[in-house]
Amino acid sequence: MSHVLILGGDGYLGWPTAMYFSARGYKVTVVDNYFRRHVCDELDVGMLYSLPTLVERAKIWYEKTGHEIKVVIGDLTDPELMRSLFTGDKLRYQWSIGERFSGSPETVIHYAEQPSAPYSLMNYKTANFTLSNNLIVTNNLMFAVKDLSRDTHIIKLGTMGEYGTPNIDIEEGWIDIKHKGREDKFLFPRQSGSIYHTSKIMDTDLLWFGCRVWNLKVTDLMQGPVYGVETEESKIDSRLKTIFNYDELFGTIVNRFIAQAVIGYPLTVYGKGGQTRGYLNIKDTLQCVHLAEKNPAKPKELKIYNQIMETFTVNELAKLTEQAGQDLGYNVTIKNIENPRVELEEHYYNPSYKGMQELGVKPHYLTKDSMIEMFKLVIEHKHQIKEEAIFRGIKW
Ligand code: USQ
Repeated sequence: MSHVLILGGDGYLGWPTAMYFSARGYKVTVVDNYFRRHVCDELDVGMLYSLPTLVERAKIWYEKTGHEIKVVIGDLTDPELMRSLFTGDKLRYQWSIGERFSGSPETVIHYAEQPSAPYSLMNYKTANFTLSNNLIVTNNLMFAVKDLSRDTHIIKLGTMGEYGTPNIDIEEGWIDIKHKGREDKFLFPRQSGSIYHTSKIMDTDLLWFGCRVWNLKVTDLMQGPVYGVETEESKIDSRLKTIFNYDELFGTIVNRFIAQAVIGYPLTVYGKGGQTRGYLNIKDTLQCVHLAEKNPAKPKELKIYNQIMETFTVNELAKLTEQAGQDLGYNVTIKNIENPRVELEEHYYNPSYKGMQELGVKPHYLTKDSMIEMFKLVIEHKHQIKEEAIFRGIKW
């Protein structure tokens, strides 16, 4: 079975992805530097529940399923660490049962980025960190694959926010342009709304360069905000659940709204609430990444998918949270607060997202019932929610 290397394997999506592939018989190695946990501690943002370390999680996974996930703890801005994952030279596992998997990984899934727009705009230092971390890790990966393993397929997590909210339909990554009687195909225009999202545009540019010049094989998954916690694998043992942030820095909107509803905090709708984005359940992220792995890009190809299942405005999400909360007996209130971000609050939004559907993804839609399931998990840990972490007003 093929070897999947997951960069950022301790994160909200990285750990569930590791279990998903491992459960399906893949050889899996995860790498992480605990950035997210360290910042959560440093800034005291709070998590819904505490998490075992990555090594502890891998051990629990092994005890429960008999599948091994090899663990490397380290910083991938170090090019030698990145290269050691391909060559085995001086590679040190924090946890591993058998020998190193032979050869290079067939697939690398790259989540090892600072993922928060508000964090990237806290101050010039966090902006610098976001740019340097995200670009250097991507560049280290590109050079490792170019120098050591050209057959490796890179799956990079991109973001729908790279496109911004243009006043035309958003195509799936590429656009045909006719100009003065001639035609060519280009990356769809990108114009993001944060330093974090800008770093993702730059990542895309780097890897597209690598495809053109060194025949690399890259898939870019332009993902919208993800919600949810439970996956098939996390149900095996409650300690295997992924990280749940509800704070302003790392919590995404649906997870935040549910936590707010449960402690009686008025739902924080930024500005007018007409901001529209494409959303997906964490279970669908896993399906999509798997479909991308099974349908790799060819040499020289940058395949791009818009990885969303449906679109909502912020107001629609607030309404749905209110209804789900009311069904459970919570008195949910909604408050339009001054928008700390610079973004359009009423705009056209019509992205295409057929690619993953054509590959066979089976969407889990966001409904009142699926929200109620998430509420139940949050309610179990309600006493851990720190009200002061919900809104600190990081301004653009
Ligand atoms: N929003 C509110 N109230 C809140 C939080 C957010 O109205 O309390 C609004 C934001 O202003 C924005 C929308 O909800 O218009 C989405 O915000 P978000 O914080 O859920 O998502 P975002 O900052 O865009 O970033 C998240 C992930 C990021 C991923 C991105 C996909 O943190 O890693 O790349 O979603 S996308 O948004 O499509 O670019």
